Amino acid sequence: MTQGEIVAGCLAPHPPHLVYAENPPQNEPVAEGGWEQLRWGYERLRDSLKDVEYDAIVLLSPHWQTYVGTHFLGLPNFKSLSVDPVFPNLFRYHYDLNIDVDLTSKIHDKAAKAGLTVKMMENPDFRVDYGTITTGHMFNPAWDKPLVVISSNRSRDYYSVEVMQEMMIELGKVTREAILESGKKVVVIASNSLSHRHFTTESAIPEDMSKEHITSHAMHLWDMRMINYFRTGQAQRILDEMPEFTEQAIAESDGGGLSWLLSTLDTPSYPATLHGYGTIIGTGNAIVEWPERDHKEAKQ
Ligand code: 2X7
Ligand code: FE2
Repeated sequence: MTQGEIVAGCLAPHPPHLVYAENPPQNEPVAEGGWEQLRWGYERLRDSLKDVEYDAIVLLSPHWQTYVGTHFLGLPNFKSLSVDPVFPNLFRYHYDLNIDVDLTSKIHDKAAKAGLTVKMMENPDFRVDYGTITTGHMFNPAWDKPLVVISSNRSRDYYSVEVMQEMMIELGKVTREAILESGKKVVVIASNSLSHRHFTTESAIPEDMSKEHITSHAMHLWDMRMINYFRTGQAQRILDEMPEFTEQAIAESDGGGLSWLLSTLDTPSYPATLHGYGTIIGTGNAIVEWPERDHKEAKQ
């Protein structure tokens, strides 16, 4: 069997505002646009991958929160209505998504062998979280590729960022090994914002862009620091500074997605492409691609 490949790694955040502003038929609320900088960033990301062949998307969402180990969506299809608990006025999305159960099982089994606590989610009535749906939609609105969906083990809440990161680096390694052994071509995605301090009130018109800005200068500085590391190939520094970043910027990296992503890419030292940056209700969001397909010789 030919060796599998990670064709790209992406940071692809999931504020439901992005889907709301796009007005797809699956979402009930209707918007007058908004958050264009980020939506254009997603356009650039989709464009960058439009001629790249791949079989599946492997995605870790911080809004599927599991406290005993890491869980995986484990049935071929999930179909229901996903409602954002904080923004039900913006996000009521009718989803119908397909899972690559074969690749999921391979990652699950390898993680179990490595000593991680794991579980396949096989309840057909399980409601998929809005982080998975929003990133899934913005990355691939046609929903024509199967997904592997990985939960966010909240080890940071029980222990510390350091413990969380150690576990996510291990999960990233086994994810990479399982993909290479599977013979499949895959895109890996961490679905999280950077700085994550929200405004506590919503403006009368949620898409009124005159009200949108970062919550504080300190949050801006942290976001720019991380973006600089992304664009200059300094993944190891991101991992080294993860505890300070996660705590001081209240960053959504607390869910482990960013640490896991960098580990699946073997801690890349090549520059990533920043496709877009913008704020949503005060949080910082970057759309970033590591074009792993252009660097595979160095990795084997
Ligand atoms: O989940 C989110 C988020 N991460 C950032 C901003 C707004 C809403 O939802
Ligand atoms: Fe979020």
